[in-house]
Amino acid sequence: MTTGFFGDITSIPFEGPSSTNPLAFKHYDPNEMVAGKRMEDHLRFAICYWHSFCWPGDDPFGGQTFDRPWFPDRMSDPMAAAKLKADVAFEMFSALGAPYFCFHDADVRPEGANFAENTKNLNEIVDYFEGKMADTGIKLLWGTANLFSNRRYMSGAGSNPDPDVFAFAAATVKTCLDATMRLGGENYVLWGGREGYETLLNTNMGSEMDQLGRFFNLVVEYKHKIGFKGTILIEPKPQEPTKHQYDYDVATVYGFLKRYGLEDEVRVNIEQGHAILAGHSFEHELATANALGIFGSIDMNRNDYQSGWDTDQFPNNVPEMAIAYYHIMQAGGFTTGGTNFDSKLRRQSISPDDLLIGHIGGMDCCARGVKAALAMVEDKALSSIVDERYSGWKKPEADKMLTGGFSLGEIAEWVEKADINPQPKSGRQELLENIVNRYV
Ligand code: XUL
Ligand code: CO
Repeated sequence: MTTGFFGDITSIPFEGPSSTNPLAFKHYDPNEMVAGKRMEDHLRFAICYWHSFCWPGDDPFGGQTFDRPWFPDRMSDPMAAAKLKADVAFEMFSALGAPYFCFHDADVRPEGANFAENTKNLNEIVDYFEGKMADTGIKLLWGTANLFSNRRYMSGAGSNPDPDVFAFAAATVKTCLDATMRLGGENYVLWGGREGYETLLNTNMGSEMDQLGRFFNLVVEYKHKIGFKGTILIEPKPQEPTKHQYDYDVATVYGFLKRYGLEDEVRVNIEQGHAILAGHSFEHELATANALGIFGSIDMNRNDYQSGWDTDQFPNNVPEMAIAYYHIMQAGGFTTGGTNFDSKLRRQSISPDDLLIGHIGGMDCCARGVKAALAMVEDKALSSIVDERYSGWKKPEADKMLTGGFSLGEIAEWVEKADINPQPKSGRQELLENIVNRYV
């Protein structure tokens, strides 16, 4: 028995590239073997709760556009509504064949009058999820706490000037980490929704950073105490909702982790739209995380390149996605991470099947992107040229320069004696761009 929200659609088949059926996959076949692994295991798709099942379709100029049977205008019992929402969510995850989902506490449980009530409501839904996960085989990629929507968090959570807010947020993360562990979650995400400032005129930045450093350490200490084996991830974002956020981008997060002794404990969940908002590309953020050894997972979406805002659209730019997955696959692919669709419909897309169609398109584009990426990795199409470009570093003198065997004076002596006279070499950018084009 289904809820009937998606009519009689219970599963999205793979029909191949020639299909014109909008409710079929053209490129994503979970069982297709590519580079020795099933596509499902390369991509590790997750669907998020918040955009598809909680967002009403509002914008700064207008309210709810979506008509969902579990929304407050249709249902007055909040716990019954939360359960109906879960029923529909799991129907959608199953129909799409997504192996994972992700949620914030506030997405899935009714808001209580206080902390104890929030915890009680969350635990009731976690019980409900346990049953649904057992029935469907759908797993939890990550859980997280919403530390930004409620008005108590208007000035931040861990970075709030009021220690009572810090305490409430810390206690909430504890309950969400407990829930994530109970559900076998493979990661736990911290996104600092309001961990930043609106104006420096009222902000003690040093205090806020130390508070946040302690907040993250508390989470890591608790993770070890309860034996949570998943990865703790921070999701960088430069601004929105605050004017400036302390988790600006991957490099900033790394500096923050290093300062507070967490660089071996925490990794990053990188979102396409956040990278663009930070003035980077998605691949820049992925390459930075790989270079620093802190890559964890991705939130897949795309920003509108004109609006300059975090529009969380479904991804559809395959060449860009191929390059992004190239960086992920080149570094060995996902371990505990995956591809979470932090993507939402446009507010005019009010038909229930739009939810399926958005995800189908995103999943198909990811499949095309990752196949191109894996082929480039396998053929060493780019890496052979890059390796050759850096091959000079294999010379013994080059190694000595890097590892401290040569002082500045000794380098000068060597350059003079050996008459080192560097000859410029082509960077081959157009050649590399043309090679990429062959794969996408
Ligand atoms: C906000 C965002 C969040 C995180 C989880 O921009 O990306 O939804 O992914 O809190
Ligand atoms: Co996100």
